[in-house]
Amino acid sequence: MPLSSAPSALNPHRGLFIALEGGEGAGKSTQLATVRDYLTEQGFTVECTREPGGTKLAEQIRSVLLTPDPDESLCSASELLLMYAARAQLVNSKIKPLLEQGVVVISDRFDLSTIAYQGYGRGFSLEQIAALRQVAIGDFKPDLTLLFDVPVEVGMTRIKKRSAKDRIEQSSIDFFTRVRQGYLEYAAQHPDEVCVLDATGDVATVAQQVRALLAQRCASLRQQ
Ligand code: Z5A
Repeated sequence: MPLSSAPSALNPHRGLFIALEGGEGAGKSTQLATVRDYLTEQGFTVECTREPGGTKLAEQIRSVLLTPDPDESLCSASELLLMYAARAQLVNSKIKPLLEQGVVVISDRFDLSTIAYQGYGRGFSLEQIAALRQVAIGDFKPDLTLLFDVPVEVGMTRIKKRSAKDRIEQSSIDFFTRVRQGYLEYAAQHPDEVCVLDATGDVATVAQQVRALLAQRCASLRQQ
């Protein structure tokens, strides 16, 4: 079933673009299945993707970004530029064409990750990030962002069992504390764009919140 929402000025398409965001171990990848299943049950055609990555070339960029290299460390400027190179590729070659077909696209992370990680985490200014965003994707943005929020220590405990941490996961607790602060500040300033979910409960409890939120949003979209 195609989505009946009216195209907005920023995203002149007929589908819907939903981004899932959060710090390490917040559970967004786990809850992506909840979002996908709920919307599929409602009759929408759904495609999932992730950032950085989601296309053949963007996945190659992901590998450069996340694989630790003992011989040469990736500098912060390269990290920021590669995030936007991957995003430009994903938006232009995959997300926009799907939205034009009326598909609901769900992405595990999107641009708010750059504000949180490269902005608040690494220290790039929001103006620098905005300038690169404009080059990479113009004014394109999600129709809805779900921010899964957990205290840093809770997220870290959840991912502690992982045998190998990727390059960014090896950052300090201070870094992840700034990342969380970035997410929460942005959400407080943009309540129409970002819905914050308390993700400290167990998987079933968080899934219940996700379904309740989507039920609300689907009802309001159908009325448009
Ligand atoms: N990055 C960036 O810096 N800038 C950008 O612009 C973008 C990304 C787009 C991508 O890594 C990295 O790139 C990421 C940010 C950076 N880096 N870091 N660090 P990724 O995609 O490989 O990983 P991630 O997005 O950080 O995923 P994650 O750490 O796995 O977090 P998650 O997806 O939120 O969690 P999860 O995989 O659903 O769950 C983690 C574990 O917790 C797992 O064992 C679950 O079974 C468990 N879990 C999940 N939910 C619960 C609940 N509710 N209770 C208990 N346990 C749970």
